[in-house]
Amino acid sequence: MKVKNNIILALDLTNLYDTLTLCGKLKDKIDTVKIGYPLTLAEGTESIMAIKENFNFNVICDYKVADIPATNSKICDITYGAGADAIICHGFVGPDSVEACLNSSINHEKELFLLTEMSHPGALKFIQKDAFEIAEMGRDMNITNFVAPSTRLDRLEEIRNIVGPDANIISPGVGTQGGDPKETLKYADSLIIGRSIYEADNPKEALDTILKSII
Ligand code: OMP
Repeated sequence: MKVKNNIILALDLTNLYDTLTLCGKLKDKIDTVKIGYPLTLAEGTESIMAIKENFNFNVICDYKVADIPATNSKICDITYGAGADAIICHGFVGPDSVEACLNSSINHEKELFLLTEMSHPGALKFIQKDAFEIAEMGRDMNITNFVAPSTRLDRLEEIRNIVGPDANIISPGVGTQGGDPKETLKYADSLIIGRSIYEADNPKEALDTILKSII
């Protein structure tokens, strides 16, 4: 997936009208958004096509899919069927569960992102211990899209080393969670950014400031 300006806007809003209004303000500078439970639990999976039909954006569905294979298949089939261009799944559930997501993505000719380590402080407690092995598993399964944290650049760098230079890494955690946009792009292909843009008084200016900082 090619991402305009290397910015993926995380639309964790709970109202479709506000979401579409924000997309309209930023549509010249971005072409890829990530939505998840907040928007689709509030407004339904129709939100995916509403964004695509109005703006022709790539829509990544961040459902952090993490169930047994049979259930993962159903979640992914429904989500791709609703128009998603990509889904994010968890890796800690193991290769069979991830393979179910991967097979669904292949059947629908869409993309799958594997989440390795998470960006928040609580990730240190459990998932960090297995993050490099999750990345290795994804690489060995020929997965080419990964999510890895901008809040721990040493870990992001190691995940880049594991998945290789050709893999596509998208990285959350810049801005509100403390990560630095420019430093993160030394190892990641794109930044996932939510609150520092959508909670700003002027989201367009906030995006422009970030864009200037990564030139
Ligand atoms: P902000 O912190 O508001 O910029 O949003 C970050 C976005 O990335 C949110 O949608 C999170 O759900 C998501 N995210 C993380 O923050 N950390 C992770 O480790 C993984 C994700 C994700 O999978 O997108």
